[in-house]
Parts: sequence; C-alpha cells; structure tokens
Amino acid sequence: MLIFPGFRNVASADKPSPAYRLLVTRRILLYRHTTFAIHTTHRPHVGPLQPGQVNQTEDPGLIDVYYWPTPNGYKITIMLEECKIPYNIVPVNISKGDQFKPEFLKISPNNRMPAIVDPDGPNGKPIAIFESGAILIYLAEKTGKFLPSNPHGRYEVLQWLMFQMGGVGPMLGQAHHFRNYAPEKIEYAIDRYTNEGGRLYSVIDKRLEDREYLAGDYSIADMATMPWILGKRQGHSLDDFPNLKEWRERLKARPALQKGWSVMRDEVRSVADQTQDKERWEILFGSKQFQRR
Ligand SMILES: N[C@@H](CCC(=O)N[C@@H](CS)C(=O)NCC(=O)O)C(=O)O
Repeated sequence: MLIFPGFRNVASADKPSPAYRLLVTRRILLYRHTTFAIHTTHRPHVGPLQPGQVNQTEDPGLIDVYYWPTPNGYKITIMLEECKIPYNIVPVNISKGDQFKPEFLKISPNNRMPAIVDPDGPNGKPIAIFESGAILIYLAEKTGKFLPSNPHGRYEVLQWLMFQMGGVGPMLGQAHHFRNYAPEKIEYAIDRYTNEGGRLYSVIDKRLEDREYLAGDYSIADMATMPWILGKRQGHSLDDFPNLKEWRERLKARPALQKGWSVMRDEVRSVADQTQDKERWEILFGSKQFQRR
C-alpha cells in the first residue's frame, strides 16, 4: 500500500503549483485518516540498510526526508532545494505522536525529526541520519556545496553551525516553550530564555556588522540559523538588530530558501495540525513524551 506516492520529487518545480498544493493537502488529509504513516510496507528499509538490501520506495534513488514543518525541519528542505536535489517527504506528525513509532525510532532514537535515509550513501551504501546539523554536513559533503573544503573556511562554517545547534535552537526553543506552551506563566523561565535569546540575537547582529553571511559565503550555518529567528514570537523586535534583520531579508529573497521554508507549512497549519491542544501537549511535553521506550 502506498500512501504518499505524490510526495516524490518535491524539488522539481520552482514554486509549488496549485496542483502540487492540492496534492499535498489531499495527502495530508489521507494521512490524518491513517493510524500510521511511516508504515513498514512503504518504508521497509527504515534503519540502516544491509549491503544489497533494496529500498522499496516508489523512487528508490531519492533521499527520504522524515519531516514536519518546523524550524528544524525547514533547515533540511532549504538545503535540498538550494542543492536542487529531489527528495521524498515522509511526514512525521509530531503533534500526533508519529515520532514515537518504533520504525521511526530506528532511524531517530531521540524521537525527533528531521531525519533522512539516503539509499545512495557513502560508497554507494544506504545511510540513515538524524540531527539536523549532521544531516546538513552530510548533504554539504555529498554535494560539495555550502561548506568549504579548505580547513579554515570549513571550521568557520562548522563553528557557526554548532552555535546554532547548541545555542540558538535550544535556547529559543525554550523561549517558545515558556512563552507559548507552558501551562503556567513562570516569570523567571520566560525572562531567562527571552533574555538569552536576545543575547544570541545580538551576537549574530554583531557578527553581521561587516559581512553578508555568518561564515564566509552563504552556507549551511545560515540555513540552520535563519528559520529560528522569529522576532516577536521570541519576545524581540528585529528592528533592534538591524544587521540580523537585513541578513534575514537577504536570505528570504532566495527562491530556493522560500521553497524549502514552505514545504507543507500552509497545508499543515490550515488542515492537518488540528490535534486537540490537550492531546498535543501530552505528546510533546507531557506523559507521552517521557515514557521509557
Ligand atoms: N537537535 C535536533 C532537534 C530536533 C527537534 O527538536 N525536533 C522537534 C521538532 S522542531 C521534534 O521532532 N519534536 C518531537 C518531540 O518533541 O517529541 C535537531 O536539530 O535535529
């Protein structure tokens, strides 16, 4: 049974056509009515493949992206669009608990998306990768793009990528949590993470005083950081960080970035992400999240 055959080759068009958007919406509706999307019949290869084992997806050559439209998910679709690599999207509805399915945990033991499975990994052997930073480095090395090969340039990019992975993502994630999702308003936590977010904004703002991108040319460090800069939602006005604001606008003007940043976004907002708030909260932040698996 193939539930998402139409998701393949997402990178083939510059802008999602109305037909594509309709297709995505239909797929998501279908998805909402299935108990399990990352199903073994469609994805029998979940987890590292053994040599000689065949990937039986409809497009066996394409990279599968286990994905939901969130800042960490966008990093990967942005990179794939920038590199013009076609890919399959495999939706992981984190509001409904798909991240806890045993098949997904084989790829991503931390029950977080994004993750990828590339049937054509190093030495032609399949590979599964979780953690967005690791995926970005993998794709950069696979394509030879957006990560310099000279050691100085490479470490410059990697340090800003790690700054995003260890600082910008987690701290602004906590700011979102305490500002938007915590059942009680805890002033100390809200201040702590909003202030830390502001401090990180100003580190980036200063860094961009005399350059266009975080590390040399446009790179995976910019792609990882940009989707996390959300201004008011994080308690800050971008007007207070003019270099950061300009950089964000510069990146937003890139058609590939726009496309990667919009994969499933509107469809999920308008159609699919209507899991009852209480159930969603339990899955993401309550007892469901903390069960031992
Ligand atoms: N460090 C991880 C973080 C990934 C992450 O936090 N993903 C969130 C969505 S943005 C997720 O899958 N959440 C599911 C859950 O909390 O159960 C990465 O960068 O890949």
